[in-house]
Amino acid sequence: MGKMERTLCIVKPDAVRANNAGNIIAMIQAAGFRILGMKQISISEAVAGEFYSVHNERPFYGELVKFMSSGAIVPIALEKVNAVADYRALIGATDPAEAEEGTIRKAYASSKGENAVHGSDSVENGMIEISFFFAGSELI
Ligand code: FUP
Repeated sequence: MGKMERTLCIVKPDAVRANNAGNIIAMIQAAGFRILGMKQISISEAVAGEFYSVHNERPFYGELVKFMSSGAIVPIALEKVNAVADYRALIGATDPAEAEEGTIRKAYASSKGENAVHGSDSVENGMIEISFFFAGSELI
C-alpha cells in the first residue's frame, strides 16, 4: 500500500461562478478522497500573488492573480493514499484541450487560465499549501 498523503484542491472562481463546486466535490469524494477541511472565501490580489509567487516571473502571472481574486474560491484539504498523484490524475492536464475524458478539467475547465481547479504538485507543496489556507484546528 502507498503512503497516506495530503493535497490541496482549490475550486477556482470560474467553477464557483458556474455553480460547479458541488459537482466537483462529488467527483473528488467518488474518487475516494477524504475532506479534512473546506471553506468558501475570497482572496485579495496580494494574497493570490503570494499563493502563486513561484510563478511571479511568468507572463500569465498578472492575469492569474486577477482571476484568482475575481470571486469566491473553495479551498479543500484532502487526504488519501497517494493523494498528490491521484488527485492530479483526477483533475487532468492544465490545458483542458489536453485533459483526458473523465477528468474534472475536461468536464469543467474552459481554458488554461480558467481551469476550474488547483492541485498541489508535490507532497511537500501540499503541506505548505494546506497551511496557507487552513489553521491546524480547521483540519478534521
Ligand atoms: P497546474 O499545476 O496544472 O495548475 O499548472 P501550473 O502550475 O503549470 O500553472 C498554475 C496556474 O497558472 C494554472 F492553473 C493556470 C495558470 N496558467 C496560465 O494561466 N497559463 C499557462 O500557460 C499556464 C498556467
